[in-house]
Amino acid sequence: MAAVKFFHLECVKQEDWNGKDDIYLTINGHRVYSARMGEDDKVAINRTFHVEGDVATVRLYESDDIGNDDLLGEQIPLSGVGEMKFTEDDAYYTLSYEFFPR
Ligand SMILES: [Ca+2]
Ligand SMILES: [Ca+2]
Repeated sequence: MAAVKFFHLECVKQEDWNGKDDIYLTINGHRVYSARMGEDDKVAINRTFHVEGDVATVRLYESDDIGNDDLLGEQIPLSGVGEMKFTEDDAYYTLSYEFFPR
């Protein structure tokens, strides 16, 4: 079983025009973390999540009351420490992580 640890999630540029973003992270389709974030906000997650199988597909969404949630990007972390960027829909979020293959 692989695992991925998330350290910090930072909002460089939010997606919504009005109010803060309501973002959430999924790993292989499972929602694992959510937060309300605006420009320059940085949250410490510091949690390790176990992953079924060898690959962790990480997605960042921004939820809206009307219409579908906005997918801000999809990343597959490589072994070791790194940083993911989510830049779809004119947003910009970074997520520092460490990925532990099984
Ligand atoms: Ca939105
Ligand atoms: Ca929203």
